[in-house]
Amino acid sequence: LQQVPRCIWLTGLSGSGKSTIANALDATLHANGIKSFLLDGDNVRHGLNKDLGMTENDRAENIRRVGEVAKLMVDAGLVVICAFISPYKRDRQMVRSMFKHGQFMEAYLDTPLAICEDRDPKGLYKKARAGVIKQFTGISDPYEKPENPEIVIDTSKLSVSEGVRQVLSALAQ
Ligand code: GGZ
Repeated sequence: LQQVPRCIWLTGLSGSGKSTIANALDATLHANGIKSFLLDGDNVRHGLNKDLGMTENDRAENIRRVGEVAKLMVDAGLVVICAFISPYKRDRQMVRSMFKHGQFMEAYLDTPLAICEDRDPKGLYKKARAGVIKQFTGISDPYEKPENPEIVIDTSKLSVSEGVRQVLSALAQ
């Protein structure tokens, strides 16, 4: 493993395993002396993006700002891991276009909706089904699947370490 600055972008439904894979990847990189930084929807939305909601426009602005921050960090030499639902193709394409070729890698967490809903770690799917949370991705809001992601990970079939290994082998190529 080498310190090659780039952005690893994890996209997928809530509960698909983005944060889990992202954290394990971050820890593995750190253990190998690679300087990395993790940006996660759950934490960024409490600070930098706390003014944003879940409308299509706000999600787009969320992704745009994160992309700009990730770009600054990549320019500073870091491996940046971003874990966001990022449900719209247009927004993911926009972030990709901020980076030089090869500096951006999209990892699609392809875990089936039924599994994500079954996991429901925060009870959000339950609330979405009950209509308490509106515009919930996969239930009452769209998720546009990536067409050509560099990496595809189905966390209902792979262990966390296998998922991480898949990202690392893509990084090594
Ligand atoms: C989807 C929602 C929603 C709605 C709150 N739809 O899995 P989580 O809980 O812990 O992380 C999700 C987070 C989504 O933030 P992102 O910044 O990743 O979204 S996006 O890329 O679309 O801008 C989820 C929770 O917030 N959450 N309401 N309506 N997920």
